[in-house]
Amino acid sequence: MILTVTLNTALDFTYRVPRLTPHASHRVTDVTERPGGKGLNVARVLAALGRPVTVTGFAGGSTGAALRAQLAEDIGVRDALLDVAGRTRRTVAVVDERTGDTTQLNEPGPLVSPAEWARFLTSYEELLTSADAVALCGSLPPGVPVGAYARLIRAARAARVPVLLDTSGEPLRRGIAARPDVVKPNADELAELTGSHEPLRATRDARRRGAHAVVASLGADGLLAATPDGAWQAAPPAAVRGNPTGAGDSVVAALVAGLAEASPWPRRLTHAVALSAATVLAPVAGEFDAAAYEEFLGRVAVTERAGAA
Ligand code: TA6
Repeated sequence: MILTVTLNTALDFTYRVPRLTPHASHRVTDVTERPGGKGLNVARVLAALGRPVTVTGFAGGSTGAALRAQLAEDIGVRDALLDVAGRTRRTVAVVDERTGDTTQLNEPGPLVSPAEWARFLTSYEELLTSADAVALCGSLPPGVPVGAYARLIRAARAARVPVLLDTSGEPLRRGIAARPDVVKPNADELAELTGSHEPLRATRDARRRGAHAVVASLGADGLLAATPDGAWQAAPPAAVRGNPTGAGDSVVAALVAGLAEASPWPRRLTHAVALSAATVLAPVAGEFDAAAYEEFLGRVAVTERAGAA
C-alpha cells in the first residue's frame, strides 16, 4: 500500500461567489465541505485510481470527527489517523466564478504535544513495515518540531521505503537535507528555497541540497524534473480553466505511485500532468475528471532537457 502523511489535516470548505470584491459582502452560490490537507487529497486521488492507500497524521475535535466520517465513505482509503486533543483546522477556498481565481485561507491547526508527537512516530514506523512508498505532505501544525520531515525521511530510508516530500519553508529545507527520493516544490517554494526564480537553475540547486529527484510544478508550464536518470519538461495538453486547488496534490499522487512501481520518469510525468489537469476540471481538491484524465494522457508532451539534471 501507499502511505500518505498529513500532520496538519483540515476540513476544507470551498465557497463559490459570482465575483470576489474586497470590502464587500458576498452571496455564496455553492458550498462544499471535504476532508483535506494535502496528503488526504493525494490519498483520495490514489484510491479513485484503484490503489490501496493508508492515511496517517492527526485529527481531533468536532472538525476531526466530521473529517473522519467523510473519509470513511471514500472506498479504498484506510484511516490510520491518530487522535489529537486540539481541534482539526478548517481551510476556506473562495472561488470567483467569473475569473475562476481562488483565494485560500488556512488556519494554523491544533497544538500537538510532545507525547502526541512521540505516539505518532511509533505508529509511523509500524505503518512503514507494510508501505511500498510514502508521501509526506503539507504544513506542520504547531508543536511538531520543524525538523519533523527530516526525521520521517530518515525513518523511511532506514526501512527502505521510497519517500516523497511536498512541503515548504524551513521544513522543506531541512527535509531535503535528509535525502528524500523526490521533492515536489512549486515555483514559489523553489524560489524561496534556492533564492533563484530561474526554474532550471533552482531545480538543479535543490537536487544538490540532497533530494535524489526534484519535480517542480510550474502551473501552466507543467512540470520540470531533474532526476538521476535525466531531466524532462512535461507540458499540459492546453491551458485548462477551473479550480486549481488540489492540482499539486494530484501531481504528488501520480509521482508517489510511480515511485512505488519504479516506473520510467517520462511515464510518471505524463500521468502527473494529465491527472493534475483533470483535477483542475473537478470542482474540489482530491477529485478529478476521469474521462479528461484518459484523454489528456495521450496529449501530454514530455521533452528531454539536456543539462538540467
Ligand atoms: O493543496 C490544497 C490543500 O491540500 C487544501 O486541501 C488545504 O487543506 C491546503 O492545501 C493545506 O495546505 P497546507 O500547506 O496548509 O498544509
